[in-house]
Amino acid sequence: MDERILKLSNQINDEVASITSVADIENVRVKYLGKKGQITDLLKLMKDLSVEEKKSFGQEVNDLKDQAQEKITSKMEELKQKELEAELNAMPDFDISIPADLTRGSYHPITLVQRECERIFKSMGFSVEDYSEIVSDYECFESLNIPKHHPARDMQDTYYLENGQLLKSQTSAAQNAIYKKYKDSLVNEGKTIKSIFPGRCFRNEATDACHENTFFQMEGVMVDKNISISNLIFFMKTMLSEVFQKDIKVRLRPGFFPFVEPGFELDINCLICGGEGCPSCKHSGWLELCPCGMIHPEVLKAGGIDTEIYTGFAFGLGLTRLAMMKYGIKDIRDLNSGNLKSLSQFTDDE
Ligand code: FA5
Repeated sequence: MDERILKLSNQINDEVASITSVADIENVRVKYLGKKGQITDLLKLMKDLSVEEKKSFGQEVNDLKDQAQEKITSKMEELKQKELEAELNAMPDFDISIPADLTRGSYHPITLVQRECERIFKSMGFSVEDYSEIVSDYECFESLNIPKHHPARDMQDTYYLENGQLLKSQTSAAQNAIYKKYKDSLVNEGKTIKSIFPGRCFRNEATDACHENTFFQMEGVMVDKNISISNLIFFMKTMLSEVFQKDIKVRLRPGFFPFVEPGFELDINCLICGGEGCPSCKHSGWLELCPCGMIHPEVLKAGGIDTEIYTGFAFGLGLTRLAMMKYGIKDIRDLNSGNLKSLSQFTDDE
């Protein structure tokens, strides 16, 4: 064998034997077998050889090329296998035969009740409005006939922000904006204002089984010519019988809110104790669920509505309490607890 070929063959053998990574073996392949590699360079020597020499030299170079190719390929396979094993060994143990956890998430009970109420009111022609959780003093109080320093503000221990805005303490805070949004279509197109606006409310409450500092209400308003308390009672009754799918005992008693006149408290017979009295209803057998009344003329005026022509009703449904009653949840605090074990047992068909 030609000296130079033998030397190169030994060099390749030594180098391949000492390689420990896939990246390095690729460099070796380029170094010897690439277009400008050392084996290819050997072929350039052929031009100075006789025809006879060319034949045997060419054959030896080709043999070297085949052997080098084979060595490098098998080393490459060996190193890839080693790297894969090292990678697998470094992974935490897991058992690929364990079935995947396919448990589906579920909606929060308040979301379920809210959607149900939205469905019911939409079917009766109400629009569903979204409103901010941070509102101005005007939206939450002044536009609702509750001027600064009015004692009615004491009923809602409100969280004020440093910039004078506040965390909405009642969904009534959206009333003024709704009247302004729809007053033109009321006057020009004769379209009744019929809207509901569910939302989160905040009050600095001492919490108990039926009071939370963060809870949901759903406000509803209807304004047109000749709207009366009969309309109010009809919609309240329809909503409750649809939500509970059974006859529910309710009572309407006078209630004071500066933004309605007359105002009512609509209480529901406690479904946790059947009216016997329990912590969920403060042992009264009744739960305050949905204050309501005929919208005070001052409130309509603030919304740009002519009170000589139009009247309306408003209600403020306690959505969180409705969820308690619908699902038999004894303590309102469970709803904000984040306890998935108890919250995920309620579901709908969606
Ligand atoms: C109001 O918030 C009035 N804005 C409701 C209203 C609207 C009256 C339109 C007239 C016309 P009140 O503070 O009572 O009213 O709250 C209404 C309902 O929200 C209550 O009946 C109750 O169901 C619920 N609620 C009030 N405070 C809490 C609380 N801390 N935790 C849970 N639910 C509450």
